[in-house]
Amino acid sequence: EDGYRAWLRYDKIDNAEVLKSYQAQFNHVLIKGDSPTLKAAQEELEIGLKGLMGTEFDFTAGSVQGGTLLIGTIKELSDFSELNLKTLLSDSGPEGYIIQRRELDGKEITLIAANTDIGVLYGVYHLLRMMQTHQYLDGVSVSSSPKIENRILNHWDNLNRLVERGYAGLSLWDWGRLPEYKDPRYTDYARLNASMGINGTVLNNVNADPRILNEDFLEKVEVLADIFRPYGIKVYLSVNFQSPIEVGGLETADPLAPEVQEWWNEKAADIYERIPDFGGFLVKADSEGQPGPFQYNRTHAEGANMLADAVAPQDGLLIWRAFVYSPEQTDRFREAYDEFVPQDGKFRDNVLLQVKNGPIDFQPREPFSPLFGALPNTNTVLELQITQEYFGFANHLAYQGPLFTEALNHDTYAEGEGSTVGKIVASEVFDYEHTGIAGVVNLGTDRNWTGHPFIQSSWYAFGRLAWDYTLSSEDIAKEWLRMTFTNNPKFVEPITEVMQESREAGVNYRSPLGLTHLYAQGHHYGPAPWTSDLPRPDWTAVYYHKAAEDGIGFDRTETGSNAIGQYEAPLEEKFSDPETTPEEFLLWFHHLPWDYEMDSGRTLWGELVHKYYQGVETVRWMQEEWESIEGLIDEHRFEEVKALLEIQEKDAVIWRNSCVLYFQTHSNKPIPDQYEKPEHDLEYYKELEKTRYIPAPRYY
Ligand code: BDP
Repeated sequence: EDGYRAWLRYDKIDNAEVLKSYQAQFNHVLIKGDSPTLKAAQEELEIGLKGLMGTEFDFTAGSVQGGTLLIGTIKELSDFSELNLKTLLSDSGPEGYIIQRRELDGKEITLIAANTDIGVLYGVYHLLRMMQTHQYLDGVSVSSSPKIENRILNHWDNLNRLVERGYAGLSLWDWGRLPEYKDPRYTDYARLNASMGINGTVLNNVNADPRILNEDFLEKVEVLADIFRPYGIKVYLSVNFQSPIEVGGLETADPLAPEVQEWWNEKAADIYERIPDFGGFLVKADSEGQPGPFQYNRTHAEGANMLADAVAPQDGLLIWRAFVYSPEQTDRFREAYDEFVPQDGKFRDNVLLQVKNGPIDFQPREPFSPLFGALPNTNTVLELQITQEYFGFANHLAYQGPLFTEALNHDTYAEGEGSTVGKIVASEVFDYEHTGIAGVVNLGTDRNWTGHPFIQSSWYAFGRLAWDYTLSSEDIAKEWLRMTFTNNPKFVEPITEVMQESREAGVNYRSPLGLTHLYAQGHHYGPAPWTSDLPRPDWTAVYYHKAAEDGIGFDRTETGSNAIGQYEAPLEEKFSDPETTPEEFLLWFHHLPWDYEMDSGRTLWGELVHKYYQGVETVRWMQEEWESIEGLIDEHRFEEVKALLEIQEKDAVIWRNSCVLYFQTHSNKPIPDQYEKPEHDLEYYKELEKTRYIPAPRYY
């Protein structure tokens, strides 16, 4: 049990009663139609039903009988007018489906129907998921369709197969062996993603190597697109803004130069010839050294629109990232907003602006980016990070479900109360032409895809929330645990709790109360709150925490950078006063004295210390809970997670001690007696930055 099957494990159902009910409900399958997508659906059912029920299924029946699992599109099932599919599927759209236990012609059947083939495939995965989680199907009536149109994974994979912020082996895309060798893993990748409804994948790093647009590479990309197509997954590419020069041999990449537009038009047409359903381009421009329109004195809108026009004839999308910050700004928090809000309404309809959930950069906790709610006329995509760049790489258990739902549920007040980020992204607040959500993923050649077995759960949570952003992280965790490990409640209950607490633990032992970015520069694994001397101030830790004798925190009120002014009125007011600022965001917005009194009655210093210690305690509790489930799952994964939790506990202690000792040099206050004392002095922890963590190189 090495985790390769992830949540698509179809081991025989060990609950006799549930199994018996399924056996009574269906005994053969009738799939109408034979497109590649329906073939994929049939193959999945063949493996799934055989595995779950332990018997071969008959897929050759020509007619409906009692116990038929009847599957098809509205068109293929048109003979069965009694089903009334036109009405049943009227709200299902191009990707939705229905699942029903019902009568047809006096016979009890199970029906999966959709308007399209891909809807059918999604319905098949839904049924299998219900069976994997032992749900009774009596009287079942499901109707489901995605709330967000483009549900896209972002791979930060380089062409040499090293993955930026990857931690799970090499890139899945074996460029050296493509197009000839079609690794079966590509199909399994597509299955896993389709099972959640992911319908797009950006294959390469946003720090884009221009060579991806060479013919050699496009031929390889084409093969991947062919493999993914039956599973409803479109391929996208990250492109480098200078490609016309680097690949095309032009003298300029000025977006307003006709030859540049012409070059991109031809390049796009060439790609569409190979890949008719190519998704489009993703661009990181004028950010962290990536080229962009600025060097030609053009705006983001001018740069994006030129590329958007190139893909528009084939209905392609142009996804432009809002992750920008210039060295001149006094507060990095403000930047993307200051840059993009004045350009709202200037982008083409097929441009999507991709915004990270928070204003800085995937920190363990951030307030929402004020761009959400401030762009009524620009299709706004939410970018989340699945890979644990700031959460202990593939070593720590840090289920991201709670972070994702927190991000989606933040109320922006853009159009009054209830204008949550999720609703904005799903175009329920403004009227967007296109909607999208993106997850930066760390999948690699590790047998279990993600390194830490539990990072699969964040991939899963992203996929499920991309389909339906209103789901709860707890329900998703339970579902994932049942499918990935066992349905045994003695396992599922405590480990759901572990997962739900794990993110908060990670916040507490790294950066509680709204502290942020205390990482060692470069690799982002270990603590270095003392970092002060780097080429750019906004890469240092002291820039973010501003700890000094008078207190700690970043003043973003009117007396400071006034970033708070970027939020809608009720939030601006709420965040302006430390008394009404939620404690988890306190030091994001305020610089407060060490003896500021907190809700708990402790001083700010006391609370900070308390949170750091609490973070470590939670990890120790997670360890105990994990120990308690020994024997309920396979030994392989039990031992692996156990060992990784040991690493996590050690790291958490190092984080806590480093931060508490360092901040103490500013607060000049003692660590209260009830807490265990750090084993070493601050100098020792400072040294660890250079010895214990092996910095991951940056590849740009
Ligand atoms: C940061 C990463 C960096 C990425 C950048 C981005 O540290 O490796 O290139 O985000 O999103 O989080 O472009």
